[in-house]
Amino acid sequence: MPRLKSLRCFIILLALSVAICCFLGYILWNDDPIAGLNHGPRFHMKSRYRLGEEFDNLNVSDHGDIYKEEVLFDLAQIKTKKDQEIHDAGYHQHAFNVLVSDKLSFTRPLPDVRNKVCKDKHYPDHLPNVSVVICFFNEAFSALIRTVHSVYHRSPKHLIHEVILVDDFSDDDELEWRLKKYLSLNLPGVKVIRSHERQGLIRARMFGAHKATGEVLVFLDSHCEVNVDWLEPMLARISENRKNVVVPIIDIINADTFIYEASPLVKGGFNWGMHYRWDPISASTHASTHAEPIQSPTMAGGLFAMNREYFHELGEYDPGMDIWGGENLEISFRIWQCGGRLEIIPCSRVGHIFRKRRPYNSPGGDSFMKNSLRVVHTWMDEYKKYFFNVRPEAEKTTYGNISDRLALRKKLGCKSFKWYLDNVYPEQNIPDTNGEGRKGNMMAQLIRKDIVIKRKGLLKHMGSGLCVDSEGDIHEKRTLLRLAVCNLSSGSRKQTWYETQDKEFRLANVLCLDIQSEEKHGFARLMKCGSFGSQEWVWNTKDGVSQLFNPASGMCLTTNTVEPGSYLSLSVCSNSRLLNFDILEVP
Ligand code: UD2
Ligand code: MN
Repeated sequence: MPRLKSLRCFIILLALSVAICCFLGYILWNDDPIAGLNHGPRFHMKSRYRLGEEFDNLNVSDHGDIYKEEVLFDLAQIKTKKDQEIHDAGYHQHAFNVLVSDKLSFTRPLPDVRNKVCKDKHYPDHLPNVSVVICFFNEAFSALIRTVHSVYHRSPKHLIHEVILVDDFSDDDELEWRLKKYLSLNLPGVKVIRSHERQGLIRARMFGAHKATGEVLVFLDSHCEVNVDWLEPMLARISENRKNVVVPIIDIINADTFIYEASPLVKGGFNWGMHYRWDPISASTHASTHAEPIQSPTMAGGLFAMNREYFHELGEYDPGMDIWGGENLEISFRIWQCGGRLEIIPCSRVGHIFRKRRPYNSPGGDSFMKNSLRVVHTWMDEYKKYFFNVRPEAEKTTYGNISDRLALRKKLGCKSFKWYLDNVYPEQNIPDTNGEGRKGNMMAQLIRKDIVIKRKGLLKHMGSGLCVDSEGDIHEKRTLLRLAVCNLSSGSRKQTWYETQDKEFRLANVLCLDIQSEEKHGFARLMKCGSFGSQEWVWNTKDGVSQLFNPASGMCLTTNTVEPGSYLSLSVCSNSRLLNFDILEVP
């Protein structure tokens, strides 16, 4: 009997020690990723693979190298039915290439696009700490997590007081549980708060700011990647004066390929339709080092840092604004008119996925119009007439009660809009007719002002020996493209393609080869150049044959038959001869 008892004791002890060993092993293995991420080792594979099946589709190994363009194009390629589903659902729900996003490391290296002066700069040791507030509504899991990792990965640990994710009542249940599970295992320090109903990004940010306790608030969109030393230069400027509100340069993460591209140094402006626009920096400022803060009349809105108490003193945001839009001009005017300064910090760089459309609904109607009306009536005095000239329908639109905001303006003793225009934005044009003045500039347009032609020639379809030709006039938008007998002799404009540095094919250097992938099984047409995704063609050359790959759709250019008159479309890239093209160069 006593022997049996001691055997039982032994078994219990054995089981206990096994359990303790397992537990210790788990703790040691699961080393705190936050600590590890700050300038330390990269977030490593084993803790990710431990996550189980649901994360298997994430290729989370960090190559240690910047993803080359070829690699990104390969990731964009649709190879299976599942790829196609992820691709299509991703564009539908998020308006960017989730197929690529899901395959990239959460801590992928980025090109350090700062200039030399910035790279050599040193910042004070003592800087204020920050609460990073990231609001999201139905964001793609991988893009959101990459945003958070990049913050931990590229910020000095002691400066990150907290990261607050504000879930603006997303209705994507899968996102919610994946996020919960991932954060609890990998980034347990991140705080997630959820609004009780959809607030829109403006009230969601206020909600986040109210929970924050760091010295400085940093707002980011939920699809960003911060770059090397992004934080220190902004904080250094705020510590010089708490009323400095600072913005990084917003670099471009290509929504189709995830290529990280440096943005030019530009300032924030606006047009009289209350659209934000990028303005060139005057030659005199430009001649300086490109490393000093540059005063900016407005901010784009998504990415900025501001002393937390000053954010509250200055009236946070207008809580009467809904879903999206206008808050960036409102806070910009308020900062300047009420005694602050708004600056771009060229040494701070943050990448942002710029999308062609907003992929979510706006309950309650056109929030941009309503919000803009609140801005013009609160801040623009007699200059609001220019807005109504441009948007006459605004006269009939209701915008709620703004008496609290007018009271705030009075309480803070803010200056007039005329003062703002004279002193902060003298280059703004004041229309004397009903004209809108200069149109808004898309960031992309500023970048792509030079068209560099790489090659000129006929685009030959190798499977048929025919050439790509326009069915109708080369100046006519939406003209279909089709195969025709190659016209080598006369240098026909209908067959002469100009291949540009930006990977477009321009027929006769006028319109671009374009396939709208939303139109299922759509045909190739001529469209106005500058649409990016649907006009980007990358040569895929293997075993002596070359194909034209379109990263946005993940597919290759093809033709249905080898007969003259056959239209061109997209198909999954394969070894089929129907997909082989080449350029026959002509002088
Ligand atoms: C730009 C700003 C954006 C905001 C907007 C004007 C940049 C890079 N982005 O538009 O931050 O200032 O102009 O309002 O400057 N979101 C919510 N709830 C919603 C809708 C959106 O939380 O109801 C989130 C969304 O997930 C994202 C952020 O708000 O993280 C900004 O939305 P966006 O990315 O659609 O705006 P964007 O970049 O077109
Ligand atoms: Mn955004």
